[in-house]
Formats: sequence, C-alpha cells, structure tokens
Amino acid sequence: MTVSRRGFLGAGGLALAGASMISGRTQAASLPEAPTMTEATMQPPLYPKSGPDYQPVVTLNGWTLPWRQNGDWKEFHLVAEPVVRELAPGMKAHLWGYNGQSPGPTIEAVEGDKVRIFVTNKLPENTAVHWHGQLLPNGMDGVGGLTQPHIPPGKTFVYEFVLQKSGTFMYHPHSDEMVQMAMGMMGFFVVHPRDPAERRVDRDFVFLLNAFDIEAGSYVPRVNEMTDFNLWCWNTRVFPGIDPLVVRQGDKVRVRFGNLTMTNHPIHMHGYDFKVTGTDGGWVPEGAAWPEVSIDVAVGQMRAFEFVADAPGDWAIHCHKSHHTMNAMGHDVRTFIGVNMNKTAPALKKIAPGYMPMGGAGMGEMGSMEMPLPDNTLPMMTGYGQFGPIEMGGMFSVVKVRPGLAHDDYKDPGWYKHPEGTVAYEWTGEKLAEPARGTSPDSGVKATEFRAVDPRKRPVRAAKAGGHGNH
Ligand SMILES: [Cu+2]
Repeated sequence: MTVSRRGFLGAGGLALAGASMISGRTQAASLPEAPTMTEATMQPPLYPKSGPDYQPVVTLNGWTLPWRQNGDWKEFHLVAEPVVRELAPGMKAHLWGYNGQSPGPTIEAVEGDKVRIFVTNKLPENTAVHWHGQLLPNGMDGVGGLTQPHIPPGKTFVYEFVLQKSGTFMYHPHSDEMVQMAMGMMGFFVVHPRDPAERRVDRDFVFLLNAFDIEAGSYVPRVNEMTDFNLWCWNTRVFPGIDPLVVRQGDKVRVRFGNLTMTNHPIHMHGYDFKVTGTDGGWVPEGAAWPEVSIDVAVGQMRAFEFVADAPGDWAIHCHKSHHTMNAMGHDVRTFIGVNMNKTAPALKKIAPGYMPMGGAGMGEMGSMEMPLPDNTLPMMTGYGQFGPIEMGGMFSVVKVRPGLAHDDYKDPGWYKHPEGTVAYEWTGEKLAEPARGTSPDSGVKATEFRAVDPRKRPVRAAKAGGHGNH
C-alpha cells in the first residue's frame, strides 16, 4: 500500500496513546495520524488485525482508511482538502476530497463498534461531514448550522458514535453541499456484521457514482451545473480508467454502489442474474431479495447485489443510460445518420477548413479515431479490448471471472481466453441474396440516400410512377 504519513505523531506517540486506557474525550487529546493516498489505483483489502473477523471490501480505484484502536474506540482521521485526481490516463482534475483523493478513503468497521472520526478542514471554506444512513445521536449527524457549528478552515472536529447496524453507508459534506459534492467530496462507509458468518461473501466491491462538468482543456469542475455533466464516473474515474472487478470463478460476490450524482443510474451487468440484497436502509431479508440484471439507483441511494461467479469471461458492467458510457461529449452535435456526407462536405469545407465529415453511418467510428485533442481531456469513447475498440467511456467496467485465482488476487488478469468455438463469428458460407428492401422501386434512390430525400417530394414521384400509393 502506498500510504505516506502526515506525521501528526511518531511511532512512539502512537504506542503511548494505544496504551492509555482513559476513556472519553480526554483521549482525543492526541490526534491519530491521517494517512494519505497519492495513487488512483485499487489498493489491497485491509484485513482486520483485531476484533471480529470479516471479509474486507475493495474500493474500485480506491483504498480503505487505516485506523487505530484506542481503548474501546476505533479512531479514524479524515482530512478535507484540495486534491488532484486522475480521471483516466490523459486527464487530471483539480478537486476537493479527503486524504489525498476523491472520493475519500472507504471507512470500514464492525456493527457495535464505537467509532471516533476526526475531521480536519484544510479547505478554504467551512465544511461538515454527514454520515449518510447511520443511526446516531442527532448532534453527530453532521449538518452544519443545524446539528453542529460548521468546521472552519484549519480546525478539527470529532464525531463519536456507536455503529448500530451492519450495512452500506456513505459520508459527504453537509456544508456548502452543492459546491463541495460537485468538487468530489464523498466516501464509502461499510459496517460489517458482528457475526463473521452473517452475509459473508468472498469478494465485496464498492464504488460511488459521481459526475463532473469539466470543459475540455480545463481542470476544475463547473460547480453550478445541474443537468449537463460531461464526465460520468465511478469513484471519480471514467472508462477505460475504472478498475475491472476481478473475481475467482465460484466466488460469492457482492457489488455495492451509492449514487451521489443528480440523476438515476440503471446499473446493468452482463452474463448473470443477481439478487438485490441491500439498500441504504439495510439488508433485504434473504427470502425477499429479488432477481434483476439491471438495478436502478436513484439520487442519494445505495444498492448492493450478489451473485455466484459460475460463468467465466469478461462481462460488461455499466450504467444503461447510453449517454453515461461516454466521455466529454458535446450535446449540441447534430445527428447526421442517413445523410450522405460526401455531398455536404465540400460545401462545409469552404466555410470551415479542416472540417471532417462524420456521423453519417453512426458514431462508432469515433472509438477508433485518433484526433488531436486539447490538453487534459479524453476521447468521447475509447478503450480497446482484444477484438478492437470497445466504443465506451464513462460508467463502464468489466467483471473478469477467472478460474483458479488466489482468494486475494485482484490483479487484472488480461483478456478472457475463449474456448474454441464459443465466439460469435463471420458467416463465410453461401452468399445471401440482396434483400429486396435495398432500393425504392419508385425513385430509384439508393438505400444510403433514401432517408435524405425530401419527404415532401415523394408523393409526387410516386404518383408519376403510378400504382404504388400505399408505402
Ligand atoms: Cu448513468
């Protein structure tokens, strides 16, 4: 794990604090260290060294926040601060986050734990942290102005509460919330059951859905945007920058996600049906878990689903809103499908030198196109698989199910080697007859031009040809 130490106290100080058995606030006199992460790559799961056993989660392109045990209390230290986050190779964003990254580190603990979370504010404005979904004393709920004073720049506040139940939670600011969430401030919070056998899985993946509006060539999101975002992210990453979900064949797998964007996302996984087993309100009773292949997650909600990974392969997992599997795209581009661009291009080139005709046969060609881009932006769709460009961006990744992996091996295993005879293939046998619908019998117009014909003129021509009035 690449964790650099901020050095709030040395190793000696840590041992001294750990040995102290004084309970309550006086113990908080010494701050626990606040580790920071400098990389956007997935870090290995953090196995518990004491207390009840559990299968730790892995955070896509993220990490779990180390803690210290201090008497009865599990102590964490979050630092709210400006960060630089790589969204995918080729683009970095200047955001706000926690402990070096956006989103912040995942907090993991166990049902019944007493947690003490220090929050240091290194932002240029007030902040506060809300523990989304947790049952806690009102004054620990983190709503600046309502349940506590805002945390001013440079100050550290302490949150203390007992984890009432296991499940899937988030944390995010409740202080200048619109700006601070648009700047990337959020994190995952997982509470494991006290009984290690309860709801046990072999792999447990977590990520947050977030969205940014960053103009091509710039670094800072436009925080006032409400609908027209151009970067649809999982954990502040876009495809092909999102980690694959690497799974050992036969494993029981859980995927949990929370939605902190301004719209809903139907998350769809290929190759499997799965059971929806959790919401932010808690676990779905086992007999009531329902089957899906897509599960919509509304704004502010979380969902968890589970499946047994019995089918090996490279299975796509993505948001089913097709605009959300695109990177920075202009939404004011006109549709040219069916237009014969060879006819219009010469005229357009006269007024716009360098104009490139495209879109007449769809936009898939953009997946393989290498065009000069401004600094610090990403192609609209990109990412290559073993058979060519995948033509995706944004909220897209791959569940890679492989036999024989070690139980804690999350390394990308490369592309799936398909057994012979199991890949869709080109028909090379007898040539098929051309379908009769290829031309219009009345006009003689070629199929490629057909839809570009002015429809107002067609009845006239049809009448001249006679007979076929019934198209
Ligand atoms: Cu979506």
